[in-house]
Amino acid sequence: MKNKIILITGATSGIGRATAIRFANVGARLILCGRRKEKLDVLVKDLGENHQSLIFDVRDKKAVFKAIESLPKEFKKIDVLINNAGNAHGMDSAQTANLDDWDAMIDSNVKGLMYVTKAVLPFMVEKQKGQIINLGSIAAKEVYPDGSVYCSSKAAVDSFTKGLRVDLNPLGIRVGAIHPGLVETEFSYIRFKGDQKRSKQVYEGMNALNAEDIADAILYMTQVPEKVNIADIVILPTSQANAYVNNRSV
Ligand code: 8X3
Repeated sequence: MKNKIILITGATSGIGRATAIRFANVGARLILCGRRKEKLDVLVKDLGENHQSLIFDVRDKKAVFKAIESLPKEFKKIDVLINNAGNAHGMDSAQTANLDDWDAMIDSNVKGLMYVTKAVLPFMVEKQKGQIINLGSIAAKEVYPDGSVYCSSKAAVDSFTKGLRVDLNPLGIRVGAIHPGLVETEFSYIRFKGDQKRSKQVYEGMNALNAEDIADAILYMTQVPEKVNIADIVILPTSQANAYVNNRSV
């Protein structure tokens, strides 16, 4: 990974941040993307001088393309794109859910991920090399109650990943996705709009995964020989059998 260029969206917290730290530790040069300048500045400072930061919201199409175009030439040779930005907003039945929450999930998890991919692709196509890793979810594979749109958004990520792999196959660009189950980050805190009690309940008694567990798996996906493409990983805590069967006595 020494001197490889890795672009990570949603790098300011959770899985994105943990992944950034893992890659920095193995000598990669990072392009850390996020919305929160202060948090990004602190991270870039902590990780050393070899890195770039880009402040944009993946939902803002123009901002995505402008930010990526603004990269210095040597940083445009992106080796690995990690499409991590995205979130859940609300957890409700379709008949009671808030439409703004639906927009937020589709705009970031689906459209935002596609914008970033489209902005980075020309650089990979030019050198006929590269790797794209998309953050899906167990929600891409199984639909659970009150999660229709979040699950739809992640199912779209799953399909987009497969489509990209087909399209990019002649170019030798690797494409894969990682689908985590319960990972204890600020994910549920955001989903439940700051409701500490509700978000804590999600992980209670679960010994859930943490962001570093996912970062380790992402790093692994990039460290296998180039002839190997880890196309799909579903990663769950041992206490979780699927999207809705949990053993909370761990
Ligand atoms: C996050 C995991 O189980 O809440 O994508 O869908 S879950």
